Amino acid sequence: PTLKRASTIHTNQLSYLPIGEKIALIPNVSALTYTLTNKDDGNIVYKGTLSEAKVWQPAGSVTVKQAEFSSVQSTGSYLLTVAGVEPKEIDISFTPYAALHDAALKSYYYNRASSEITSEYGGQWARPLGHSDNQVTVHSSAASEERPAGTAITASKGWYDAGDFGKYVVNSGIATYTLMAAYQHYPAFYQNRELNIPESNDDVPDILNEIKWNLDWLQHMQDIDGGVYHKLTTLEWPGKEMPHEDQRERFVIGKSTAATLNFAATMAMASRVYSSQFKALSTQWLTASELAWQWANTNPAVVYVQPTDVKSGEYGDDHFNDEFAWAAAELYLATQNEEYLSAFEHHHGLLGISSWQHVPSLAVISLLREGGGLLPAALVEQLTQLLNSLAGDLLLQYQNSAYAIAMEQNDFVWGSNSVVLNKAMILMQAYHFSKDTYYRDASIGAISYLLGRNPTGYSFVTGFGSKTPVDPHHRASYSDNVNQPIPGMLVGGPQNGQQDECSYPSNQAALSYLDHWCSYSTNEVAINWNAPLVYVLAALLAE
Ligand code: G3I
Ligand code: 9MR
Repeated sequence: PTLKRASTIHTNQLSYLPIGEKIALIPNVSALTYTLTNKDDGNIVYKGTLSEAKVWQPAGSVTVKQAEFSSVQSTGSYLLTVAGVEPKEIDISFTPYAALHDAALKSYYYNRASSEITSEYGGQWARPLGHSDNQVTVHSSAASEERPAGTAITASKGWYDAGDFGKYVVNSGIATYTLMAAYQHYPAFYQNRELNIPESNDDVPDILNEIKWNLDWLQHMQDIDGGVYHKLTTLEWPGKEMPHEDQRERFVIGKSTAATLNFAATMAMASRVYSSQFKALSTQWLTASELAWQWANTNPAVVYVQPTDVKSGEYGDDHFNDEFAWAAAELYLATQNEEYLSAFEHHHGLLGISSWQHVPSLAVISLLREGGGLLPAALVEQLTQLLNSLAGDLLLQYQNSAYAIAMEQNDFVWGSNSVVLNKAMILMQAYHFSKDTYYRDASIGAISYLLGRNPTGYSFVTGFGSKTPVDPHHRASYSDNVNQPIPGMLVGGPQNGQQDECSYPSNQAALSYLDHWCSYSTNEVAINWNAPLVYVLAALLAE
């Protein structure tokens, strides 16, 4: 039978890193071999045999073959030729990765609340200040004796969560952690990295300047009693409008154990990361963190319940052991108080892939990377085994996948691209400790997947790749009269929940993606999705 002619070879559209694995995917092809030629002179640089055709469950019944040319390490432009398919350009270079990393980090600047984005720093994406948040109303769900419903507090700054203009504590936790971890693990990489933001001329690394914008907001989310508000949003979703056009009243809403523990963990970590540059603030953050910890221990099971008059994101979580373990770990590292170590040992359990809802690996990464000398040897041993066993599972998923990606059917949830990256973040920990390049290859594969080596053929980062999202669910990009969306933003990615009203090209999990404003379930952006992109790129460039 004649196989359907493949329309395209799926490649990393930005460029392959000279180090590590290089694989391209050829769907529906009968050819057995491939050649890589030098684009300039046509000389053959590599000839190989395609892998066996395999299907990958999340992409349905499409069969795909792999062309692997990892041994080609010379920088340059090549052509990949497979009989019966359009040849495809392959680039190999480190160069675009620094720009990609920097744009992924700079996207936080563009998403600052309470700030004008000037053309000096924002170019064509300059915009007026939105949401000063200096008069935020206490919602009845967040009221306390000291701060009754209807009174106002100040909670300026912070980043917009995503395509909406809300500021949510729970996913701010993991987002802020992940960015701080990038700095903490690779300080030299960040020493002279200028993002061209208003603080670029000070002597603080720009990544810390940018993260501080969010921490400055976060500290306001704590009530006098130590408990932390769940979120700061309008009651309804904002319209399709620019930040400054959204004049709706904003509220602090709910108070929850999840938000309070995310706050405790993040502030404890911040107190360490910023201790030399912002000494007084760092002490203040640690005090705030300990107060939050106490509140959470007195109120260990306060689940956020969305009030009936509130429509904004829920970020609901009713399982707190992982948050307790994470906060305890960060507080132990910040204070060296043994009580926190005991609390960690009491709460921590099986390791899993992180998400805003599930954070067990954050504690383990912090303890293993930052706990040198502070931990009992048996605990280090136990945590190392947990990490290795998780990374080993991921490696197997990667090696067994026809699409060379450690992703299985049930990983395709809302924000699937962040699952790809949070897995890569685990793999990079295993690489850090073992220097076993298999783990690094699987992480490089994850980046190639995101940059186009996937069945949709999209590179999922705005502005980076030959076919990238142009219509993300991001209000500031949609409404600004600039054709190109703000660059460096990772969209949520394919998943077949199809929770919006759009019509999708496929119901297969890995194909159900739409580059359209209407697709908030696959084409929105979020601070907790971009953060592991920054981390994994930094790790690949700095390790
Ligand atoms: O917890 C259940 C689990 O028990 C069940 O097995 C599973 C089956 O699908 O679903 C799980 O719930 C999912 C939940 O996330 C927790 O993972 C829901 O299906 C899923 O729809 C939900 O998606 C979240 C989405 O908001 C809708 O609430 C995303 O993770 C979250 O990233 C996203 O966040 C939004 C904010 O609310 C608002 N701002 C934008 C942001 C990004 O889209
Ligand atoms: O814009 C909202 C986005 O940030 C959320 O992730 C999403 C999920 O709840 O909701 C979006 O808002 C939509 C709302 O849910 C339904 N009506 C259309 C809104 C977008 O235009």
